[in-house]
Amino acid sequence: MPAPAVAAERAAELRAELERHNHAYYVLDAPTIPDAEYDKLFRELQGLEAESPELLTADSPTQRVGGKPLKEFPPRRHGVPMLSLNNAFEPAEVEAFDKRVRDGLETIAAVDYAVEPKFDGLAISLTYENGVFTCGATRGDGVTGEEVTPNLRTVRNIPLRLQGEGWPALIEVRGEVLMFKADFAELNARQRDRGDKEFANPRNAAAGSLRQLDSKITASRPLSFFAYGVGAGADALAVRTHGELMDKLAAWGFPVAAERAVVSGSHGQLAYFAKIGSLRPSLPYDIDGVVYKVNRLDWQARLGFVSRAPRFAIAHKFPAEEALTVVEAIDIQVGRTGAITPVARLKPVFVGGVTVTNATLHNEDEVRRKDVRVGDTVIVRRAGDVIPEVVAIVPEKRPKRDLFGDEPLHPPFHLPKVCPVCGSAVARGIDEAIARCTGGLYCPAQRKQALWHYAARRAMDIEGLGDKIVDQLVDAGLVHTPADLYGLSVETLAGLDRMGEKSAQNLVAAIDQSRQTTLARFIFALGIRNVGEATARDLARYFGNLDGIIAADIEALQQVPDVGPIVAASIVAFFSESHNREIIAQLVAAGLRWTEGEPADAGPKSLAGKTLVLTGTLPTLKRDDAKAMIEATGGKVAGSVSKKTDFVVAGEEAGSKLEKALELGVPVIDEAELLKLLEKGVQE
Ligand code: JCF
Repeated sequence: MPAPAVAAERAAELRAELERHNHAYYVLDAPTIPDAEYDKLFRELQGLEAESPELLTADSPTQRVGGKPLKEFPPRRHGVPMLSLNNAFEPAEVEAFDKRVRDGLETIAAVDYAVEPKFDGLAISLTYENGVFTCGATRGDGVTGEEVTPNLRTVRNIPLRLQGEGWPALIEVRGEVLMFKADFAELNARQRDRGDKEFANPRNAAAGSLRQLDSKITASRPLSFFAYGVGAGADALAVRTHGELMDKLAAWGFPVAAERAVVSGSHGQLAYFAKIGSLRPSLPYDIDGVVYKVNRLDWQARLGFVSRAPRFAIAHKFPAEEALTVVEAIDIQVGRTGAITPVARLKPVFVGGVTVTNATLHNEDEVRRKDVRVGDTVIVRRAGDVIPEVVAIVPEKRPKRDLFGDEPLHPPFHLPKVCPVCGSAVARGIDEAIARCTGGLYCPAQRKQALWHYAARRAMDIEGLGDKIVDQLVDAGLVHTPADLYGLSVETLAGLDRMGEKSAQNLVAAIDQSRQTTLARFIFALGIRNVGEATARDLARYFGNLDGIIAADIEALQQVPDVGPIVAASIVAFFSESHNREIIAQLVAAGLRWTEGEPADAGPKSLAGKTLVLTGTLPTLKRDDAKAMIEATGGKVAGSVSKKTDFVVAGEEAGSKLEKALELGVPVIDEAELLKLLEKGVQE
């Protein structure tokens, strides 16, 4: 055993070195030594502490793994109360805040604000005595929280000892504990594999992990911390502004928001809000808005507080992406290719900026896993413009059969064994998540959608044949297959709802006009599973005629660029159905003709072989339209920027893709330049 003094010195050295590496890894994201080296030093310290327990200190990195379970969390009174922030949702409310600030300060000049994303986690307070982390507590009611010190010690990016100098003998550092999106996904995958309950979102996962009486469990959960302020001890700091305070916290080893900034006036605030809003999906953690704080600390003091919230700060919140509502029914939707999708019909709820009444439940496994039932209260999520989703149910709110029993009112949901539309069997292939109606075009639901797809603008382009008309034609038994469309008379059509003589004539003319088409459009119009517009075009170009495609086997089809085994199998399956070949024959008999070879309507191949990336909002073109136009001239639209990208088309509020383009030297163009390229092509 080394002499006690030598051992103590070595232990102190190891503690300092390990925390330095820890900081480099977890705060700076810049590892300084290999993991194996770190483990070696860690084990050396563990060995010293085991031999001489008096060497074990509260700030030893060996204490990050958790300790003995607690019976309860002791209450902890904060040195300085933890405040809450008032909220703003509308720009006008932000402008009113800025005006109140200027009125309070009796200034007409623009005020500087320290701004940062508002973390969607749990507020906590960390107490450091003489630079050592001694106590950590939740916010609680703002005056008294729960002490969760052993749990917070396990959070890898919370410093156990402050770096640098200048810290007061006692300081409370305030911030937010959260879970990164990627860590959350990994944790949930782990929970699922073990058959444990999954968490609804990163915030719930962070809360559940922090409030564990057994800190060893907390240690196994990937929590992170960000600092945003100081409670007790703030007066002793030689800083003039909130920005300087944040710099100081960073210098002491605390993680702080990389996106923090100082802006001027309400214009600066709103521009920052828009910028963070567009960065939001690409940020590694969830946020629910941004925080604006008067930057000058003397001005903060002058403005003071109203009840429990500061007058000098406000949270500008995004519309909530999650809300609670009730499932009124679970319906079954039958897709064009027979896919059976359970859909939750919801009591209307405002979420993500719109009123939501339906949410997809995806498939049978998903419903089973979440155990969604009629009558359940559910968390609904709508982020950006993605389809609304049921995240989880609230089990406590499940309606019971009777007041005192536990029996749920509604049974678990089961997918029907037969199609609710046509009564055909519902089948689910091995390894397939999706169940399908086996009725094919016998099923009115599939038939309606097949017809609707056939008539679509990018397919046969039959104007006036909308879904309401198709529904009536199928329900009345007037149309079974696309070939039947060509036998419809003006009188028959004029007899339908919402159809006058004139629109019936127009529709007959449009149907007639569709007889002359291109091979690419016709293949797309057939609605073969997994064959979209681009694949249809590739097939037309490669084979040049329909007979060649019908005759091709799976190997031959895979010679077509971008056609893989799944697409090839779908094509073979489609044409091997005599029913489908029969319809094609009927269409030809009805006078359908297509130009073969290169699609005649493909336009100039101005962007052939070029890859473009779209980012931000273009002034006039919708994203889908820009994409379609690029693809129609032979270009490709990719989702991310790489060295292989030929152009990045940037609009308003372009985010990280634009930055990446500038970094890689990829040419950046605007909408006007894109339109020129589409017309003239790339001048090489
Ligand atoms: O989430 C944040 N970034 C954040 C939350 C920043 C702050 O300066 C806060 C906060 C919550 C309360 N300040 C207070 C007083």
